[in-house]
Amino acid sequence: TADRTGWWRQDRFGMFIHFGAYSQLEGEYRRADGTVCRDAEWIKRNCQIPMNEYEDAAQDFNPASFDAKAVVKAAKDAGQRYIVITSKHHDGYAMWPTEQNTWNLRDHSSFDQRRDILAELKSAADAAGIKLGFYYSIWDWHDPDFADPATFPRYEKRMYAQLKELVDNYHPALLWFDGEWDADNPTNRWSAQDGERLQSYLHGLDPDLITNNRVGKRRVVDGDYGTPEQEIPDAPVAGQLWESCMTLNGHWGFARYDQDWKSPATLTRNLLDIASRGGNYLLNVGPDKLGRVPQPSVDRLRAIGSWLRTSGQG
Ligand code: JFZ
Repeated sequence: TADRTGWWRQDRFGMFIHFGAYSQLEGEYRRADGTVCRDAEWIKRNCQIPMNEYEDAAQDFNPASFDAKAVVKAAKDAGQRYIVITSKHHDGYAMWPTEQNTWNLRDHSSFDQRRDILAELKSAADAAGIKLGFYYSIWDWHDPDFADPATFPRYEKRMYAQLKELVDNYHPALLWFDGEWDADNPTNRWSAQDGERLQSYLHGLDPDLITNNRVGKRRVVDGDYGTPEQEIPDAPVAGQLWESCMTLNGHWGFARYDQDWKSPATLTRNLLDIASRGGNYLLNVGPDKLGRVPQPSVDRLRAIGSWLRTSGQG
């Protein structure tokens, strides 16, 4: 572990990117009766959008302005040294041309069929000396085999196949798992053993892969690090590496209505606070439906970076 996580422990500061089919809605769902329901990456579920309507919205998704070089530059300007992007969130929508289904950015969108944003991000990141990792949700609202214990093994097989595609085709430096809990099923079918099995499968594909502990049941022995969310732990778990992930406003995915941005001073203080306690900071941006990182996010990332540079630590 020491060797494998060396770069990650040194890098300290990363960019989280929440980008997916939900971005198309930009945080607002207008119902037939004219009322509006608001949420970001959870909008499908929390606004109870029927699957066919959500699929229709995804069909219009055309993030033509996604500019991998600009994203990498924004990260670099902030002093961030690695990027973790949602390859698949809970809505199950794959942001790469997966062979396992057609619920993905290549086959179910209005996006240029020749483009592959994960490949674009990988080459831009490589060129800038930035590491790239993928968030992957085990929980899947779209795959009909997920929710039934009898068919779950079929889902799990496709999940393994998707992860193999990601590792083989994009060579991510890390995988950031999520959705290992199951809100639909109180018996919580993702077990510690499932996590161990997945972890050893992944290390068979790439022994250097780093994973967070949401690959399993968030035990100290699961994955390489813990992931306190939106908080800086007073007493980090003994013997466990950790990374706090946080939003710049109040949402992970793009939400047009959310203009409640954290101040550059708060963000810089968080980074220093986390670093001083030995943790990593994964700070999130949520591109809009065209794929553009919101200007208030870019401004704040630049402010953090300029603080780091003028204090001689960049
Ligand atoms: C999860 C996702 O549901 C959310 O959309 C986002 O991607 C975030 C980074 O991760 O949300 C969580 C995960 C864990 C906790 C709370 C929300 N938790 O441990 O309290």
